[in-house]
Amino acid sequence: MTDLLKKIGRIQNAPENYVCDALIAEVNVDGMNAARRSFLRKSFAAATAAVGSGAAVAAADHPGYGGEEIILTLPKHSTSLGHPVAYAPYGMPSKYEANLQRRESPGLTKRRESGVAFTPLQGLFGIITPSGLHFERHHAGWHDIDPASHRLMINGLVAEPKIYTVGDLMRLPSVSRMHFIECGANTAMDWGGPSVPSVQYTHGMLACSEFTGVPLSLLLDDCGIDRKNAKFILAEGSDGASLTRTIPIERALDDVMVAWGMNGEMLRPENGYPLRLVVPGAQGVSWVKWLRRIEVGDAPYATREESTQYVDLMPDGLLRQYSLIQECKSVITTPSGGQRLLDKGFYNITGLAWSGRGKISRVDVSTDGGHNWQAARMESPVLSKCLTRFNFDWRWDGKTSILQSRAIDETGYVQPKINELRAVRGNRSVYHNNAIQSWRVETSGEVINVQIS
Ligand SMILES: Nc1nc2c(c(=O)[nH]1)N[C@H]1C(S)=C(S)[C@@H](COP(=O)(O)O)O[C@H]1N2
Ligand SMILES: [Mo]
Repeated sequence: MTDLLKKIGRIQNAPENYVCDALIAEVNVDGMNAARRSFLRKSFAAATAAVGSGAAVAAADHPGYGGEEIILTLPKHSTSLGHPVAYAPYGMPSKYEANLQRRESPGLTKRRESGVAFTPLQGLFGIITPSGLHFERHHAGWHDIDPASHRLMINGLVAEPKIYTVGDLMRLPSVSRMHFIECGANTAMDWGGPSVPSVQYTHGMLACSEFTGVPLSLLLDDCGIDRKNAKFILAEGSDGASLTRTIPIERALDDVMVAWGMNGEMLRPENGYPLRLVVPGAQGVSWVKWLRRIEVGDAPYATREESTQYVDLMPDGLLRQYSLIQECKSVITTPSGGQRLLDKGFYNITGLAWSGRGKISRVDVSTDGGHNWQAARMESPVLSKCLTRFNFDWRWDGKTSILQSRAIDETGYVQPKINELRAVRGNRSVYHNNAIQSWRVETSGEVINVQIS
C-alpha cells in the first residue's frame, strides 16, 4: 500500500461535481503544483518512517515535513476557545461542505413541484445517504404535515376497517431495516445515449437509509384481512397528487412496512413525514409518501399513476405496466463524469451496487471498456435490497481508459450492457434502465459519460 500511496493521484471536481474542497485546494488550473507534489511524496515517505515512533512529532525536527506552513504554524483554532456546546442544537455540516447539495438537472422539469432533486452520489461514502441529501421526487410538491392531524385508514377486503393515528402506529412492535430506494426513472435520460454529465444526474435518484416502522402485515392482520380473496392493495398518499399505486398481496404481506423513521429520526417532510410506505426492492413510486390509506382488493386498480406513469413502450407497441422490482444495477461514483484526474498513479475506484431481488453476490470492474473484468472488493455489510459499496485498486497510466462496473445478484442475474437491454426493450423506453454505465477517462484526465456497445 505504501508503494501505491507514493504515486497517489488526485481528482479535481467541476464546481457542481463536488467531493470535498480540501481536494480542490491542492490543485491549480494546470493540476497539482509542483512544490506541493514533491512535498506530498516526501511527507508520505516521512509518515511511513514515523510509524510506531509515537504520535507527537515536532515538525521542524523532521526534515521530511519539508517546511510545510500548515504543520509548522499553530492556527487560531489551536490557540483559542471554540464554540460552546449546543451552539448548533441541531448539527449541520461544515460550511466547507456547502457545495454538497441535492441538485436539479437543468431543463428536466417545467414545474419544480413535480420535479426531481438528485442525490450527489459522487460526494458520499459508505452506503447510507444523509437524510438532507436523500433525493426528492414529488408529483405535486411537498408539505410539512402536522402528525397530530394525520390519519391512516385501512379498508376494503378486511373484517374491520380501521383508522390509526401516528401515535397508535408508533406504539406497535416496530422493525428497523436498511434499504435502497430508486426511482424507476433513474438513468432514464441515458436510454437514447449519454445525455447528462455526472453521476449525480445519471444515477442520483437513488438513496439508502435505515427505515423504522411497523410491518404492513401486522396492520392488515389487525384489520382482519380476507386472506382468501385479497390479491392486491392500493396505497394512497395525502398530497395533492393523491398518488396511488397497486402492490401485489404477496409483497404487501412480505417485507413492506408503514414507516415513520429514517436514519434514526422521524422522516423528513420531503420524504413523507409523518408516514410513508417502504416497499423494499420496488421502484420509488410504490413508496407512497404522506400515506393516508391502504385499500385491500382483488384486482389491480389501474389508477392514473400506474397506467400513464413509469410505463415503458415496448418494440411491439404495447406498454409494459406495473413494473415493480428494480433490477440489479451498479455504478462507479469515483472517478465519474465531470471529475478530472490530475496525475497518473493510484486511484481507488469506488461505487455502489444494488438489486431489488436480494443481496449483491459480486461486482466486477473493467478499466478497458469491458474486455477484461476483475472482481471488486465489496465492503460489509452486504444486505438484501440495500446498497453495497465496492472498491477496486487502479493505477492510471495516463492513457484513455473506459471504467465500468457490473453487478451480479444472489439470483444469478447479471447487470446487462445497454445493447443487451435495448435488444429486449427496444428504443422507446424511458424508465427502468439498469444498464452498465461507462465513464471514459481522456488523456487530459477528464472523465466523461459515454456509451459503448
Ligand atoms: N404521495 C406521494 N408519494 C410519492 C411521490 C409523490 O409525488 N407523492 N413520489 C413517488 C416517487 S415517483 C418516488 S421516486 C419516491 C421518491 O421518494 P423521495 O422523494 O423520498 O426520494 O416517492 C414516491 N412516493
Ligand atoms: Mo419515481
